[in-house]
Amino acid sequence: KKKAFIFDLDGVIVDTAKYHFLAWQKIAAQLGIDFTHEHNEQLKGVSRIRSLEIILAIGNITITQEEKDNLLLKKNEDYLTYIDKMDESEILDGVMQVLHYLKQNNQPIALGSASKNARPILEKVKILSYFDAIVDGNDVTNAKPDPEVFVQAAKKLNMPSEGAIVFEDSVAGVQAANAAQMVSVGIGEKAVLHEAHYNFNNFTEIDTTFLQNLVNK
Ligand code: B16
Ligand code: MG
Repeated sequence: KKKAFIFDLDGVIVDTAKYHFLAWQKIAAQLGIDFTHEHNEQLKGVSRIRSLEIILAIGNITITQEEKDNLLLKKNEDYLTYIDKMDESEILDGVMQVLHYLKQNNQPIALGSASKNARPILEKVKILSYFDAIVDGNDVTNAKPDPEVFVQAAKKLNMPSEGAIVFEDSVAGVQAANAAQMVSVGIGEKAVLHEAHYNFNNFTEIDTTFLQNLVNK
């Protein structure tokens, strides 16, 4: 039996949230906004443009479209300097074991990320070859919690949406998976991700019995 296994990227495979934070903080400082770690939580799973809009709302600031475009460009250029230094040591604990197990058992694997930088990141941490399909911020028109990114991922794998398994660290991502009739596995704080069908703090808590049961369901 086969099931589509779909992974979010930021916060699930690697902790790039810390780099997004550093890059956004510079933009915010430039706008005179004090951007905190708590604020950064609101940006998880959210698209780049939406992230900027949230920051502008925090500072109660209005700017022109041209200024927005400049800031988005600047933010990404800075973010890319952090990405450039990444290597396989940044893969979060337990992720490789799960990817290995799924590969060994011929389960279809996809990435479903809001990031437009997903491919270079997977290349940097040297796991691009594990993925049979990649759907990222360049492919979708509707951001999470819209199910589009995960529905497209299942389609690319030639698998049904129903019963597909999604690993997510954001509330919007869990909601997107649920809306697609998929099985949502929350990675992170249960209190935050309580809408998920299953909850784990990280991948080291996920064992092969759990994965096999999902396949057989
Ligand atoms: P980029 P995910 C998301 O990735 C991040 O969680 C979110 O914080 C970020 O704004 C978004 O990607 C866009 O990223 O600027 O690289 O296109 O969690 O969906 O893998
Ligand atoms: Mg994420």
